[in-house]
Amino acid sequence: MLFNKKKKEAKKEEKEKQKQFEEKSREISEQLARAERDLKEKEPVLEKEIVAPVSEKEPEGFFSKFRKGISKTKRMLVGGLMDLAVEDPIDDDFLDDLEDSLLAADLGANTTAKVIEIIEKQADKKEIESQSQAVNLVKDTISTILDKGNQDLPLAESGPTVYLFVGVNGVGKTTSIGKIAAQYKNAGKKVLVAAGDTFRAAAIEQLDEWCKRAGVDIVKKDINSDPSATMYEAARKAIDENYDILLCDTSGRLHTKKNLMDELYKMQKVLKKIIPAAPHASLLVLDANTGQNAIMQTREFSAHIGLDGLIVTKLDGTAKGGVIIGIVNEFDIMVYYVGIGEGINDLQPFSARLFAESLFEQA
Ligand SMILES: Nc1nc2c(ncn2[C@@H]2O[C@H](COP(=O)(O)OP(=O)(O)OP(=O)(O)O)[C@@H](O)[C@H]2O)c(=O)[nH]1
Ligand SMILES: [Mg+2]
Repeated sequence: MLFNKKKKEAKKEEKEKQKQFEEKSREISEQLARAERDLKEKEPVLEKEIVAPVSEKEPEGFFSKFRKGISKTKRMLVGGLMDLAVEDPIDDDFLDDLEDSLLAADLGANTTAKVIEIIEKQADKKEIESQSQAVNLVKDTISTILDKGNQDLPLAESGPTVYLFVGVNGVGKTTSIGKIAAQYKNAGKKVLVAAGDTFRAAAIEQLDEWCKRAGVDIVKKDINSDPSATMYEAARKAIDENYDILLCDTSGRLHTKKNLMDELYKMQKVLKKIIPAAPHASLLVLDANTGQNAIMQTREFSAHIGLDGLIVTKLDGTAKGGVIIGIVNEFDIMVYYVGIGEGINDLQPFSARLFAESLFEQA
């Protein structure tokens, strides 16, 4: 008993130390980033690279922004694992703690069970013996789950490429469309956006605002008009006026789930009538904060309208980013983008390798 208590206290102390260490490391990396920025500003003008002027404040580096975005998830997942990484042998207590840690990071029951099974099998075969070896195997397993190869969205063979954005209300559909529109526009594409959420005047205004910000065109109709009519008009315009990309916004709030799914299905059909291969991707937008609910949403939308990919938003504000690992494991589906803030530059193509590496790199 006494021994157990001491062991628990020692573990608690170790956890506390690890937490302090992580805090300190974060502080140091923030200081380093600040120092790097200061240094850049002080560089003589002639030695600076000549870059195109940017309208908003200078965007942070791609990687550092991503790392910052997933820092809460990292602390939740890797912090928990690091507490377990000692040289003791793998026993039932350890496996219980490991399970708790993976569930806390929102990997979900199925994915957690899969990881634990892999650890147990290798431990039985004596391929791994210590708890720290088990933690290393967890890292490798997660990296393997995430690595799905090619990350590019499907493109039309000719004519406009059409993407339909779906998802429950408030997940970030409209915002993500605004950010993606800006990216395509900056890449020199001719971009059209369809305001398919006709249920609220504010939804149309919000999308209009994003289109102005991104400098792209919009097709919008009256509030309460049939969203499929907006899709029809937008698809026609995209063909007639040689747009490269058509991004279609949809509503997340209908009276019932069935209404919503029927409406989305109808929109897909109308788009197909005019552009047979459209939508080239139906993309489900998920809010990472919803954790396990995101898995349910993926299941529902996938069953009712079919999905070609995911966008996971609000990674910046959550410790539940581990849900990405669960979704990628459970569904044969790609995550194409992740949202890491509310600004126009805060959407990045998802790289499984970068996600896994950033999660497990030492601070
Ligand atoms: N922090 C953060 N906020 C985000 C991100 N993406 C979207 N948001 C915010 O989430 C809120 C909802 O975003 P919307 O784009 O309106 O969501 P929606 O899915 O279009 O919602 P409905 O039209 O109501 O169905 C807004 O306040 C956005 O600024 C993100 O990646 N990070
Ligand atoms: Mg919206």
